[in-house]
Amino acid sequence: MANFVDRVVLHVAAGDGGHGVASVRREKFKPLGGPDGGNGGRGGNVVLVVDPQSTTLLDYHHHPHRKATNGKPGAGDERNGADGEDLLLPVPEGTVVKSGSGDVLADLVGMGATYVIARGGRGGLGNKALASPRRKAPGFALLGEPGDALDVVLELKTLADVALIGYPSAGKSSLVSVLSAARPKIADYPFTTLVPNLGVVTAGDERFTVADVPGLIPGASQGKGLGLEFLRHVERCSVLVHVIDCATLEPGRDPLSDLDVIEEELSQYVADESLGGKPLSERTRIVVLNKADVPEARELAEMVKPDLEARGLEVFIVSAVARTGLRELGFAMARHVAEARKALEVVEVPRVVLRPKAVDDSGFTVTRENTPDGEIFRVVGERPTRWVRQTDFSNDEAVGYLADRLNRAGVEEALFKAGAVAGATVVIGATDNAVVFDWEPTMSAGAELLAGPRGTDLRLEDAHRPTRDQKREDYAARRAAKTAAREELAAERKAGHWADAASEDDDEL
Ligand SMILES: Nc1nc2c(ncn2[C@@H]2O[C@H](COP(=O)(O)OP(=O)(O)OP(=O)(O)O)[C@@H](O)[C@H]2O)c(=O)[nH]1
Ligand SMILES: [Mg+2]
Repeated sequence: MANFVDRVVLHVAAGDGGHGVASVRREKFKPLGGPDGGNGGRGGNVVLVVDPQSTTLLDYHHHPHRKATNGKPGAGDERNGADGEDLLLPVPEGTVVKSGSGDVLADLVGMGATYVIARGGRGGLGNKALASPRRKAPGFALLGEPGDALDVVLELKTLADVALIGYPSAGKSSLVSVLSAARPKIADYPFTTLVPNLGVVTAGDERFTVADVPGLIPGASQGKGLGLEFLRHVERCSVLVHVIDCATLEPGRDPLSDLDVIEEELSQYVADESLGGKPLSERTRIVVLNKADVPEARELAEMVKPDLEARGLEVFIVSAVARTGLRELGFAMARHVAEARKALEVVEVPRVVLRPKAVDDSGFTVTRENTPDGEIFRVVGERPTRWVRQTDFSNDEAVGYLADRLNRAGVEEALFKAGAVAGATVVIGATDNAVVFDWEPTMSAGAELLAGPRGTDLRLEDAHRPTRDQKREDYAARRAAKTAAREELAAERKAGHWADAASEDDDEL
């Protein structure tokens, strides 16, 4: 059924961040007026919003690709790029958001509830913002980051206290129409109802919602008729009402076997545990024997009522058309709803489940891995990965800046500890989009060089780094030269050429 849409796969992409820009101020008589490149704007987020106007997920079925706008790049003269616009996607109340792997990410309950499914990328800093007392005129800027791009599954799980279930044409929609102000489509052909209809019922002091869901037939759990899919709408209902057609002339149908068939199908349905509901087969039930205005139907209803009651079920004989038996039914529903609500209060089931992914922004891990291409050291962490994304690898200064950042965060040290040596393959990032380096562990030794002006970086030009032994030799050689010089000096002094007592001080190496 093409228009029964309560589950869609949505491909969303947040906006990319705009790139920062490297620019130098130009003024008359002052050709190099300092860095003035602005920052890129943030990419727009993709946000789901519960909207009262929205009742189905049909729109997303037809247009499953949604993208927010990108941030604008920065410009010279300290102009920052504009942020991308957030893309707001209206969804009906009761929409459950799941990841591709089926984890519940959010349960959207309550008008106006929002959930950010995809975050826009950060804009890159321009060289104005990157300037510091030590780095007066950066000749580089940071790139904007790509926005999140992912697939999510949206499922509509109607929120109602009571669900009416039963064969097609049993009179479920008719009942909703006479119990509440809702006016669903009613017709004498099966599967009139394709999306659940909700009605608000008032009985005594109790107000509750009743949902009329599409008809079930034997084999629904194997996909017959509309299948079992729409039972997700029943998942959140605490009270199930069996609506049984006592006037049907179909062969093989009678109230007791109809009930058994529906029960069998219900037991096949696997409810989403993460939403905290009980299995459908454990929910409170009421049986409604409908169409009692038809004399044969009333007779049949009265005949089976004791059997059903013997099973411990509460039974009501009604006519949706003649509007008989409805008052008692309404009150019974109200009573069960009140009980269920009381039980809920005790259990304290949170109705809004928002689970932002837990990220430890500060940490990173270094692991040694053996791949078909040889041994690698993988650095995984939110920040290192972000820094790599922000780096314009065609710019030496930008690469040097990346090295500074990694070094300051302790990545260098961690690589040493993990056993990396010069020339080792270092991969930053998880499997896809990872960046690969040949490691040149000069960073901490070269730290003092970084204080100088950027643009050239010794580490990038000269891969040579003295080993410990070489350093020791070097030291010994310098020491020897000094001693020789001192001896020469002492000899000169002795010779009486000149006298200076202060020159005996040894200086540091
Ligand atoms: N005589 C009589 N007919 C009824 C009664 N209730 C419903 N009907 C008729 O039964 C037919 C089906 O009614 P619906 O309310 O559309 O049934 P449904 O259970 O919602 O059916 P689906 O949406 O197809 O699953 C319609 O022609 C109704 O007029 C009743 O109490 N007495
Ligand atoms: Mg109907």
